[in-house]
Amino acid sequence: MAAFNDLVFSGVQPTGNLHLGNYLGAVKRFVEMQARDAQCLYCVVDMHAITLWQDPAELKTQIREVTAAFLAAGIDPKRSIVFNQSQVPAHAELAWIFNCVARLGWLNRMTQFKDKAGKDRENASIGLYAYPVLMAADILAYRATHVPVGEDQKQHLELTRDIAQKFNNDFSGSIAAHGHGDAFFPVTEPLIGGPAARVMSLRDGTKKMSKSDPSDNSRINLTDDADAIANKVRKAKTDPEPLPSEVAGLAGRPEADNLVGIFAALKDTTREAVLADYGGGQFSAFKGALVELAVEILAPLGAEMKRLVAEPEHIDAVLFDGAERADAIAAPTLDAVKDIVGFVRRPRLRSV
Ligand code: AQP
Repeated sequence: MAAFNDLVFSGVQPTGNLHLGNYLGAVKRFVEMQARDAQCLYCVVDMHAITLWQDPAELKTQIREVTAAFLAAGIDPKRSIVFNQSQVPAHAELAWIFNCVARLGWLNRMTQFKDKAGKDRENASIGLYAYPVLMAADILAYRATHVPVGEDQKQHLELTRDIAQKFNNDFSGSIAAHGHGDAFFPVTEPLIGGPAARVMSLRDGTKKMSKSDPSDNSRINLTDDADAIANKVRKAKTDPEPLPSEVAGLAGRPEADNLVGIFAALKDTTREAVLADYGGGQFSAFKGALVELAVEILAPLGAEMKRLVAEPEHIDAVLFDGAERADAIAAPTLDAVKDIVGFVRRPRLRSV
């Protein structure tokens, strides 16, 4: 099998209300990956955002806000590549080629499309339907080997793997003839896990914490101040039982499980360790400790985000520099794909 260098890619949509789920399930883990010895690319996926209508002025602000969240959380734009998707044309070009590889039946099974399109499927954009194909292009334009995401993205990553494998099979002769061995694309490894792979709504432990939930009390926004965080945690839905002493006791108690998982993720520990400290106690004491921990971590992050957002020129310069570096990886990959597929193209400036 072909060998691929370790490369990490992930993205966040600039669709407003960046929340604790986005932070614990994704951004915090991006920072952890950066500490390892692999190139990391972190993308503000603005082309994904417009699969649902976005106000143009707000979109610009939200692109800068997600970038600010990356930087405030500890992503170093010199070490990692931070950019917005629409500045690198390879994403859209590769997505078209992958549209011709992916099968309709595969996309028809995507649950996120069903959730987001709702009952009025006929009126959903083609972009919303093809979203997972663009996501495969985002990842494979860099031949990324590892993708840290929340659990909700698992199905999309399986589709990325299917597209990579089908492309490698469909074009195996041409891939070998062009000197790329037996596989051009890696079969990407999803990195999903930890106590906060799926952070749930504070109002309903069976629903994902989400940007688009109409209740602001359902989520902790990364820009919430200490008072707002305290209010939301205190109002978070719980059940009448005390916290269990063992993880098995969280089964069938989605709200308790969620709060314990959030605490564990914020503290970089496990549910077991949290219950060793708080098991048997009432929610009120546990919520007090959770407020303290959440404020300690999120208040400085939110303040730094606000400071950075107030300097849009700096953010734009980071994104532009990141886009140039991302393009330097993606453009030659796309050239190689065009050769493999059989297109006649302009001479290659750089090679993979
Ligand atoms: N609740 C969550 N728990 C853990 N991880 C989550 N992620 C999202 N929600 C949770 C992860 O955050 C990353 C960026 O997500 P996104 O912005 O690309 O889109 P999303 O998943 O559509 O976010 P929302 O909040 O759920 O938005 P809406 O309401 O529009 O659907 C991804 O890695 C995702 O897994």
